[in-house]
Amino acid sequence: MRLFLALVPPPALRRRFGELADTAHAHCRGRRVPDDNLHLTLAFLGEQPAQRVEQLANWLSSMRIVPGQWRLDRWGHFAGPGIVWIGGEPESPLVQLQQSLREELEAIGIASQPRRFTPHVTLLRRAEQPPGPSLPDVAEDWSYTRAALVLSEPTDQGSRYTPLAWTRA
Ligand code: 3AM
Repeated sequence: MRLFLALVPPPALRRRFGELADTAHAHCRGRRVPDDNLHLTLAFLGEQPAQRVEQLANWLSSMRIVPGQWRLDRWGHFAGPGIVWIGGEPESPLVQLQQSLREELEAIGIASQPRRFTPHVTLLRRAEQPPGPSLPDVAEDWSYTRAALVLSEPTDQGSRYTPLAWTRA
């Protein structure tokens, strides 16, 4: 089973990210991420055997993360896969959060990606254009308290993401 750890935006913020995805799509084209899939990846765990999933769900459900606020204030682009994203300061507390989760995962024998972390919310894949100056400014604040273990499954309409477990509030 293909798994990752993520922050999942609350519904109002998810809708706002969806509006930004629409705006980005009008400028950059490509494949817009559906609202239900908008998230911030903290750690990609890759394929894990089914019997590992319960262990991971228990592990995450017993954990608390340090709550924080993330200011999203910029557009970004990963040129290779044509990803257009929104994000914020590279030196955010999310970097410590990602690092501590990586270390905790290593302690239970799971290597996660990425090693170098650029906190971002992917809005478009395979974009034809990078984000340009005509895009409006981004100014969103995300208060997060919990992380999720998410299952990623391929479907005819693209990936479907299902949260399997959450850290404690
Ligand atoms: O949507 P974002 O960019 O946050 O790109 C994939 C997505 O990230 C990433 O994991 C998230 C959920 O699928 N991903 C997929 N394969 C990956 C890999 N081999 C990967 N990240 C790192 N290494």
